[in-house]
Amino acid sequence: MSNEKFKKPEWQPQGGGDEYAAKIVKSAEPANAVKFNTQNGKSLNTEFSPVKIIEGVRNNNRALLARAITLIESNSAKHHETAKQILNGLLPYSGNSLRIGITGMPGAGKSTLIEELGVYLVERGHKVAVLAVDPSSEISKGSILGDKTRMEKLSGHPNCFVRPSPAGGTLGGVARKTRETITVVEAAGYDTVLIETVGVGQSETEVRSMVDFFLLVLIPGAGDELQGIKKGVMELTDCVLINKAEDENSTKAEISKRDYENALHYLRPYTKGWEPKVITASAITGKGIKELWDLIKTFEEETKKSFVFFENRKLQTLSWTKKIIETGLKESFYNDDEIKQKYPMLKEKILAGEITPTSAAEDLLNSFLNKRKT
Ligand SMILES: Nc1nc2c(ncn2[C@@H]2O[C@H](COP(=O)(O)OP(=O)(O)OP(=O)(O)O)[C@@H](O)[C@H]2O)c(=O)[nH]1
Ligand SMILES: [Mg+2]
Repeated sequence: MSNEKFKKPEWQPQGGGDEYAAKIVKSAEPANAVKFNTQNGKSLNTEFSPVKIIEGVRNNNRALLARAITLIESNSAKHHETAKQILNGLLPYSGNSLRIGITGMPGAGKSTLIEELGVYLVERGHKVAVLAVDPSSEISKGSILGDKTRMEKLSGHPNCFVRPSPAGGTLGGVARKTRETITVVEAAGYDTVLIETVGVGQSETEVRSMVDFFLLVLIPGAGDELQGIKKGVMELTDCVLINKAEDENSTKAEISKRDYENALHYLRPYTKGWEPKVITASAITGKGIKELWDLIKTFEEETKKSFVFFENRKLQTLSWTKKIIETGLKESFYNDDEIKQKYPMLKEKILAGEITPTSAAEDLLNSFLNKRKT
């Protein structure tokens, strides 16, 4: 029996023995209690059960909202179960937002545009959450919502919640965390979720699969290659916005607009029944912001009327589930002790031409699957 666990109360005399029955018993920690640290590293010594966090998020308690997201973003296995419980508890309250993805080459003005649109919306009573998917943020220390653009006008507003990209891990991991964060901010009552992503790697495809409306931000004049636009990104978009369309750029922007309208005309629309639109705007002057929002609202209205909006969400949920299953299967296969032992040996045999890839793969899969039958 440790002294830590069973302590005598202060009022007992020095040297008092077992004749004093009273002992203080340290309370047991509630299951899944999570302790959070303050920024200066001192423990707050405050315990938050998943129920408390769920309640806090539902009441839009910003500190608990941030904590819920921190748990979701945590790579530590001990936070995984708590995060799962929080997400399950919040799920019934999620889904009621318009999810908007924004992509485009670095420097096109995505963050500036998000800030302008965000301010426009909060001033009209909306609650706006700004998230980001930037798998490179670990290396670049956050090009999105990082040092360059702090969204000062927006982030201070009580009806706005800005969260930088989760750092670390694979694109799949970063995207999963952002998807789950959407659930949390929706349950907290945010009706518009803006997600910025860089137009590199596969990140725009990941973001496309978690949003209702996808916006591509370009600048006037430059061709596709110059803008770093990969083939295929145009096919994902619901709207192309030619930004920086002010002063001497205005004419160039109008020409670009026509070019992109022509190009889009030949592509199959990503969202069934919605022909992608092209607009010109200037995030620094605010030009085109109202037009952009009106367009997004028209998109929402039309796609809800045709049920495409709801069908897309269902498809997204199912393909997300499938992805989690596939990732989980792959991970458990490659982390299996027997596979870890056998695979390197078989690799050598394959390379030496002693065994075919098919036989080796079958051998490994059989060892993995047979174990699960017993
Ligand atoms: N002239 C002009 N400059 C703009 C406009 N919008 C943004 N900028 C400027 O372009 C630069 C890049 O803007 P950001 O909003 O950080 O661009 P971004 O696309 O978010 O960049 P990354 O996050 O690095 O990919 C900044 O210096 C902005 O002030 C605009 O409409 N007109
Ligand atoms: Mg940015």
